[in-house]
Amino acid sequence: MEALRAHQFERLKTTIAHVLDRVPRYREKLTAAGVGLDDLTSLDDLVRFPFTTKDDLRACYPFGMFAAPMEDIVRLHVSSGTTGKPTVVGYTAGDIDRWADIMARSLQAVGVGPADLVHIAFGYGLFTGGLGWHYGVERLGATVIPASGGFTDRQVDLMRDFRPTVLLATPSYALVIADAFAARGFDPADCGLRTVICGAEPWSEGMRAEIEARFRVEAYDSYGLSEVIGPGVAQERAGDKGALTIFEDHFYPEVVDPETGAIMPEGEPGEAVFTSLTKEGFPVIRYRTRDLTRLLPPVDGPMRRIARVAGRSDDMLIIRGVNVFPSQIEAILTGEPRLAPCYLLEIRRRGRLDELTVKVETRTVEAAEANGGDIGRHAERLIKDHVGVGATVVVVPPGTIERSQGKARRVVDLRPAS
Ligand code: DLL
Repeated sequence: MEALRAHQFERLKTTIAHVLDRVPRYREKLTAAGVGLDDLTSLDDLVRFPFTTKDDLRACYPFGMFAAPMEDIVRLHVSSGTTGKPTVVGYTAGDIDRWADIMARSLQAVGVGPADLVHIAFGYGLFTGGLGWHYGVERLGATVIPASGGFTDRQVDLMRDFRPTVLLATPSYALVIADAFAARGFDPADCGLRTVICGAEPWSEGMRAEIEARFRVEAYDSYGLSEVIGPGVAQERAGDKGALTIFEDHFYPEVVDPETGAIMPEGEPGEAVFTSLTKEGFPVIRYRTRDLTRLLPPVDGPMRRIARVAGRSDDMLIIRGVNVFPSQIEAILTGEPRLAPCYLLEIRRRGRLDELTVKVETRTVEAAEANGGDIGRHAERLIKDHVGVGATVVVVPPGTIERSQGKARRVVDLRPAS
């Protein structure tokens, strides 16, 4: 632990010096906050430094936050948010090299090795998921099938013919693939997979249980975001499901109160904030992720962990004054065996009142026809009791709700902007 802290401190000083030297926005912000390199005498001093937010990145769109000259940037990725301009991130050759190491380490953490055949169904392209993992698989010396997202029937053919041992996908798309097997009369559990790694969107333990049962695999969570690097910020390890080990030698974590920015004690919920420690192209200092989690102690080795990310502070819906996270509703729906984890929350305003409609699919057409109403009323009661908000649950037959090849869309908010 001591050695890691000393290492982090050295890397932090180098990173701060680097951004002060290269990025006018950081220079201005640090000057305005009255802090400089001399104020950094230990890791604890980091709290005195200002946060970096998506607004900073937007103001410097597209390349203004890069800390390396364009001739040293070898790759761009773009993350499209829900509003405004996308975020552009840049990597030097050294960044790509370290990222590949981190991704190889993520794969090793769940027992993947050189003999494995890894089917990547994360999208390739501007999204960091596909290429980020791709380099990691190659670095590990395993075999990569760069399937990317989409063409789901072809995914099924490839998986039946090549028999990959590992699948990487968003959790919602992993289930779309399982459904595509079933639609053609095949059992996804027969395709030889051993491990599934999912990430890029929140997913409940119910969804994990479903992925594990249908493919007959162990499924692990992986967390990351483009601004910090892409995938590879934190990874669940074999034998430690429920928390993700942060690759703390590259990313220094803090959890803060989303309202006040004050540091939360270990174990208390708040917003994850990361400072990159080794990035050259696009370093970030105290980047506000908006992702809600808790900082947890290490179990094996010096690196701390985070709890699984259940949602984002900006995903939180306020419905009739009640704070509602889509993940709370998902946990209720996945607890009902006749319902599939395919759902959509629609919020409308009628008069002055918000109305929440939860559309959810049954697993079978028969279930929807036979007693869809009963299942719906039961789910409505559970939502009222556990989430505290009235909802109308509309049970629909399998295949009704639009599928995504990447991150699933779970919420349609039709209320007028206030
Ligand atoms: O989603 C990077 C990634 C790719 C992670 C593949 C894991 C696997 P962005 O597109 O920039 O990057 O989206 C980042 O997605 O701030 C979270 O809100 C959400 N997110 C990512 N991983 C998880 C996860 C990639 N495991 C945003 N659980 C983040 C919950 C996640 N939310």
